[in-house]
Amino acid sequence: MTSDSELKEFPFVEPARLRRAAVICHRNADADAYLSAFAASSLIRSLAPGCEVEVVTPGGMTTLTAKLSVKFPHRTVEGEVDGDYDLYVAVDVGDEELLNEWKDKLARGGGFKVLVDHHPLRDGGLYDRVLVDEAATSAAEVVFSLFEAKGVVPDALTSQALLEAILFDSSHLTIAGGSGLRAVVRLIDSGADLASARRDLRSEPDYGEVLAKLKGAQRVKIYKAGKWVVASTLVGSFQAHVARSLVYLGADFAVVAGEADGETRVSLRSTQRFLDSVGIKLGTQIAEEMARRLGGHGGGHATAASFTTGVGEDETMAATLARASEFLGELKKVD
Ligand SMILES: [Mn+2]
Repeated sequence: MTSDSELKEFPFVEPARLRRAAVICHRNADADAYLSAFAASSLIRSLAPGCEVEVVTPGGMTTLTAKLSVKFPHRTVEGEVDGDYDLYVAVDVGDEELLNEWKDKLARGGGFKVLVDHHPLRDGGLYDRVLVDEAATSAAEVVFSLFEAKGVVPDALTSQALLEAILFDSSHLTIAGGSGLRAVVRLIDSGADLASARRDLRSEPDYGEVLAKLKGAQRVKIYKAGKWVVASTLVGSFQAHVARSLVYLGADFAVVAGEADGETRVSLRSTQRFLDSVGIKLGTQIAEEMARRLGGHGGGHATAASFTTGVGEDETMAATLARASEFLGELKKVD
């Protein structure tokens, strides 16, 4: 966890010298990334009123985020833009590859570079300062702790944005910790509304997602390893949603792979019970390791992670299940 005195130094550049700042989300920005960026922009502008801030959403945003961006509007850029910034703040990014072309822009940029995140930090070499709290369930909690350290009370709309980001990333507080819950109470005090947050986060079912989940379930392969139930399936899209659904259906550990755009994408999910008992951290011990072995990128949290590979889905799946059996012992197929 980043210390309070470090948080107090934000934005690390003399506010009077801040003319232009970019707050950058991970590609296909989800609600936590975009709303954290929205709130970080508000904080930067209240500390440096002369500063123009752009929110960067490399490769766009999810359908839900696009809906939320109507209620929480901000000027956004998707691709690369000309010129340098005095300050770059990357939020919720995890793997720096998820910055798309903005990874190079940051590397070349002359401004001060900060990472605000809750994903485990792997390589902070791109940044001048890293503000990471792995215990936080959302990047929004880390952004909120910046408000607190700076003694800035977020306005009602910004409070609402932070609340919705926290709810989104904590499965509606199911997995929130103390810092998340404390933040929620303070955000309600500064004008956020819980009922409208829940309403805003409800989304219309997406037909493609529903189809992927049902097809994924139809093609599922079930394995038993000791008392653990492992489920695997192949689908061409929505791998993360399908993996989460298999865990909802009762699997302790789910592996979902599919080929798209010349790579194989894999999502991993496990239950907290599985993590506590077996101790496999999916992000560092499986996703990163498989990406290294099979030529891709990967990472994530202990119970939710993803990676890509340069080999086909069947080979990727076989290798991933073999990796799991290094921890679990033999996976016995259940017919
Ligand atoms: Mn997040």
